[in-house]
Amino acid sequence: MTTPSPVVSQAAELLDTAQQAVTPVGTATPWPDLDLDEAYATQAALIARRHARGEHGVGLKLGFTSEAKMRQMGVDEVIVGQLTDGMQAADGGTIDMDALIHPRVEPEVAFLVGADVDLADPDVDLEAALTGVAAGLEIIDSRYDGFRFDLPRVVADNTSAAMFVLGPWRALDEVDLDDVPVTLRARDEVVAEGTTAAILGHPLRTLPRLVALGRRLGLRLPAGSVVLAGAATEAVALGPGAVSAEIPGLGSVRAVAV
Ligand code: OOG
Repeated sequence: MTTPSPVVSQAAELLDTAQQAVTPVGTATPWPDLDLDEAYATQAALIARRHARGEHGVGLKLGFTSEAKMRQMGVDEVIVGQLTDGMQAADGGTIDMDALIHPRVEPEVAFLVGADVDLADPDVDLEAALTGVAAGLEIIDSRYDGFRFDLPRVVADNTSAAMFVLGPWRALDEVDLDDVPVTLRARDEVVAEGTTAAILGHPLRTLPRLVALGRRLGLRLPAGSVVLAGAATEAVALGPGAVSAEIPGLGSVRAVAV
């Protein structure tokens, strides 16, 4: 790995500190024109800092794979972020609101990668490597004031990744993911509704996008990795209490924000 440039190291440090101190970075960040390559380098440096603190990579997440999300955030390009074990909460477990700035929750489809995959390999067949699928919840928490960012800034901030929760894995070939309703509930009220078709028409259509991004960035997915395919609905502010996502035929997943 090459040494990050000063602007990249500085951006990574600022965003990492914002997350740890639960204090957002103001809108006037000290890097006015970070380009997308520098933004992904910042994300890598940010993740390297988390790994240095003992966290381990457990997979990748996609962002802006649905119209609803692109419209909500004014961004129109699929992006990738990185997941660590420190971000995962158990199904039915708790989400600590005190560790989050202004969390939002999204219902997701998650894939389990059953074999080592090098996304930079020109012959890669990511779909063939998938063994499982589950309903997921992603908690996003922009480290920017007011959730305001442009594409490079959200990429640098590891695509707002904060926490995620996975429901039970199902065999991929046993589940129909074609236009299945997705329901997000908070404190037993429906707060968002969508369909798996909102995710680029079908959640599996995210895979070529992930491969293209992974090739460009030299990313790998070791066996056992998780891929979050992106939100099927707009993100909803997370408040204290139970939150769950349900996808009939696939399953459900639940957590309690405290
Ligand atoms: C960026 C994260 C977007 C998704 O599923 O589209 C995302 C954000 O909205 O802050 O995770």
